Amino acid sequence: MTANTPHIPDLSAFWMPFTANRQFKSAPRLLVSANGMYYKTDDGREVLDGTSGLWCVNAGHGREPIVRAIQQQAAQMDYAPTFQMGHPLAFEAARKVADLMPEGLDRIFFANSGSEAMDTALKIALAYHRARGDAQRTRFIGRERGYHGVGFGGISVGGIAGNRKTFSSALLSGVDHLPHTYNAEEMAFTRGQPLWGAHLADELERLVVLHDASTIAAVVVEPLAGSTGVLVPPQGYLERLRAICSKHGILLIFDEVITAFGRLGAATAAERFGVTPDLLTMAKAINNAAVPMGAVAASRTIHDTVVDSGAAGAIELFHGYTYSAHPLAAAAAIATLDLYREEKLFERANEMAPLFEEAAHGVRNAPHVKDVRNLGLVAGIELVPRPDAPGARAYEVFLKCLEKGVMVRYTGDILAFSPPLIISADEIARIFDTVRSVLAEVQ
Ligand code: PXG
Repeated sequence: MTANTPHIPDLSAFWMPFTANRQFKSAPRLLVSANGMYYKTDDGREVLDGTSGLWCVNAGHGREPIVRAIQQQAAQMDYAPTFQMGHPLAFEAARKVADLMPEGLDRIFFANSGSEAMDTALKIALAYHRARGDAQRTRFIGRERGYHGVGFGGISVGGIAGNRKTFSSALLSGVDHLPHTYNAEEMAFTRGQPLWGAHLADELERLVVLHDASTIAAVVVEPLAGSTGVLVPPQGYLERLRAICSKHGILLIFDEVITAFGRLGAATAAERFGVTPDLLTMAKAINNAAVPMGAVAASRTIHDTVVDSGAAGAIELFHGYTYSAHPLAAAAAIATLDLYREEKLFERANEMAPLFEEAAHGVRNAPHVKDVRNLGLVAGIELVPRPDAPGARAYEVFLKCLEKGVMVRYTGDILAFSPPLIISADEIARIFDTVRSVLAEVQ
């Protein structure tokens, strides 16, 4: 078989996640290898990765130190439990993650995905209040257009109708939502953080009046909402949320599954915005997505309160996964975090951000463009939907970009860009030149 005669496997058995299965299987798109900024398709074409896979391969693909670390660990010890046992890499990985977190958030609980990290954070919040003798604090406040994965906890605090309606009877009770922060009239074509919108945080005060602070365990937000279309937080908004939470003894949880590890030009969005949550969830780029891994960073106060409240010899938190701190994931995390530091990739993201911003906003006058927004190495381009078929235009742009060798993401009619932090100036130009030319072609 040559590189140009793809072998298409039987596609029927794999029920694909978040995919139009019938549509995909009638015209499959298969990736077979990856290196640096590029994927290769089954028919041998190179595709520039404009999305770091699904916002996760921040150091680029196939990085040698990460590959080597996983290979060595697989040969040395494939698996070891972390329930009442341990292995050194679990502790080393936790230390390295803790060193990148905002000051004070240095106790790390490992999961295997962002969804699990969110479930873990919600449980820690409940356990913390209970350990303090404040067990009636059980309510969670999420936000419209929030995405926190697909566990029952995550879809309950999340704010995406499509993720909730089928499961509405099984959502967590006692959850309320803040309004999302996007307002096209006030914000369209803003570069970086919008000036308008800090007051939307005051909606939390309203919810506190409605429910009473004594019933509320935590507020959960993405500092920058990624998958619902790149919603950049208004200046002052996160600061205000933090102040209101602190005033009422409510925990603030940042879901940094997308924003942690350099996406916004700093180790975390918390660092970038100068706002420190009490719990911070992460996944994806924690180990360059080379092995599934998620985690929660907890403040030392939360950790100590829960752990010190347990009876001597008793398990303090009834929670954990068979694969918490899996040796391969931990090895990959250690190698990845070293690589980020050695190559100064977070600083690099910051340095490339102005160029990225300029290129993204260069698409402003292309047909169908309703808004362009950006921060760090994230950008969203919102298109005017076709009146009869929402989402169809963005899907077509996605397909045509892929044909031209550039992978973008889309959600509804919003195109999202989140390339690996190693991207070059030429590659940035290529992504947005391709989008511009495709927008000129589509109806
Ligand atoms: N929180 C946030 C903020 C996320 O973005 C999750 C939690 C869940 O993570 P897991 O690992 O359970 O999938 C996510 C995941 C997209 C896209 O294209 C975004 C995600 C996943 C897949 C696609 O926007 N985010």
